[in-house]
Amino acid sequence: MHNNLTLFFIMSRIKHLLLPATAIVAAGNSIQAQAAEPKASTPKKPLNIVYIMTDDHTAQAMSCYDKRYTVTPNLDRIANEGVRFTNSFVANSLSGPSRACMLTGKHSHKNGFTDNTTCVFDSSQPTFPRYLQQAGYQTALFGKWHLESLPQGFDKWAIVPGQGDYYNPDFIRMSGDTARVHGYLTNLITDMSLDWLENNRDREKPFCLLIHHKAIHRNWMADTADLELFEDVTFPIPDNFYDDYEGREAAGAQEMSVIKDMDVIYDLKMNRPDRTSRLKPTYERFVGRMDSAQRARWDEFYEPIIAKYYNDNLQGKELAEWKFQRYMRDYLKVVKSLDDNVGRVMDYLRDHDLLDNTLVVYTSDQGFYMGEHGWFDKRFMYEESFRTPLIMRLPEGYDRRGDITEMVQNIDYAPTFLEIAGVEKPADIQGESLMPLLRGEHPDDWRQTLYYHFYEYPAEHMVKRHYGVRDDRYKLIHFYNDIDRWELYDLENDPNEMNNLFGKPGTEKITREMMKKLKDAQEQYDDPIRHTYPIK
Ligand code: SGN
Ligand code: CA
Repeated sequence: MHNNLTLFFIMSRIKHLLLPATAIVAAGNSIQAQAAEPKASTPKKPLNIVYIMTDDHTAQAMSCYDKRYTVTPNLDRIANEGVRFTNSFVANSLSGPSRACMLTGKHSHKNGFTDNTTCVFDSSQPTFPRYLQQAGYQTALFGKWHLESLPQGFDKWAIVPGQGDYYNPDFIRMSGDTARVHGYLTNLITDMSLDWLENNRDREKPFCLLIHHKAIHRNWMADTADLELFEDVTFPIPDNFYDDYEGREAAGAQEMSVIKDMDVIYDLKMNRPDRTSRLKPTYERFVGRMDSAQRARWDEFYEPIIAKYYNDNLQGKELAEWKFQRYMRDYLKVVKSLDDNVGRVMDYLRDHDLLDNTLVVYTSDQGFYMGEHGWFDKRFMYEESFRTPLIMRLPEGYDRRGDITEMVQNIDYAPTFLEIAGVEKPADIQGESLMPLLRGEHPDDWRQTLYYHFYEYPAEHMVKRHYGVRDDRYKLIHFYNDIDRWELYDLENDPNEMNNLFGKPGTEKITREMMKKLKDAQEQYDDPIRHTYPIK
């Protein structure tokens, strides 16, 4: 075992800090009380954690955040029986990096996993599942891992290789064997999770279950049961769908545009023998995994749409908006299956009397563009992808409801779960426990600034490297590497980040202040990549 970790466990105490306030008092009094009154009430059992993380699920596609596009009754149920974080963010808007931040409670430069393409996660480093396991929790993980190495710190796991497949996916088991499992991935990950809860766990121990979906990742292949949904719906096009990126050079250089970069065969499923595209072979590999019944259902649904598409031969704005509508429909069908499967988990917890003693967390590895700025994908520090949904269903004794507005980040999850398990936060964890917020407190010293750093460039979608800071009103971003550009946004007056104020007359004072916040954040988090601050 890691040396520091051993030392840490020798020194740490199991405190069960998360017990409701009354229970903490009871436990605190118990030494005195025991002498006088031997039958003092026993402390409550430590809380279980069910952590559900989806991939690329953005708040615009959850009705507890945004009612424009779809309804997600089961996700809304989590929020209604608990809290909704309205200012929840990631540290690096990409799958592997987000997962590494979440597991370690540290920014990318500290956990070593800065990008999906060049990194392998050192799974022997301390992570919250490992800490929880050492504190007596039973830990399990099912679904997408995406960190190249194999998971450590789990009593049980089964993961999909890389991004995983929607249909009849392969799973890597703890034995090291890889085997294909028949079915639709979101259903299968849920089946495995429920099976573990029902049949494999030690009921004497608290548990921490991580359910990591591939849904709603590209290329948004719906379950055959949901194919017909949304076909007669026309979704409103975002105001900045036709963004010209003026004053934002990095935004203009990306390759994630619905209009120019979406692959009509791979992304939008318009496959025909006489047509080709860059990603057609990948698409054919995906649908090639289906069995004959799945494939027949798939083709039966898509054939008339394909025929109409090639027949209509849309151009220009009509084609652009047709692409947007197909994208929205596919994405939201995948959301529907996800919401149903979250409902299955919630029903299981309710039917087995686990809800009172379990914290249920629902989040995504990052947000996503639903046509804002004309985009799909993520990566940018702009709001839609910097943000990530975060809702929690709270156990008995936690009466906090409604919105939590403090700025939180995915590096906060690990310290939160450590506090639940009564494990003292190690000094090198950079996030903050969210437990005070769940208890209804508003700590005066809560963070006022968020730090962000994105590294994966040059790479798919060509989003340039950048870092930046955001406070409750302004955002300062520096794009670097093969570019040296600064951007400054006033989120109050320009929530869609269309107007880069950097260098504009009248912004000197706020630029200086944000530059100072950036410098402080880079020092606080000890980021080795810093550049000269042009304005001191
Ligand atoms: C794949 C996708 C990209 C996506 C990355 C990262 N291309 O490479 O569109 O940005 O994953 O996504 S695909 O052709 O394979 O669909 S992440 O969420 O896993 O980081
Ligand atoms: Ca993702």
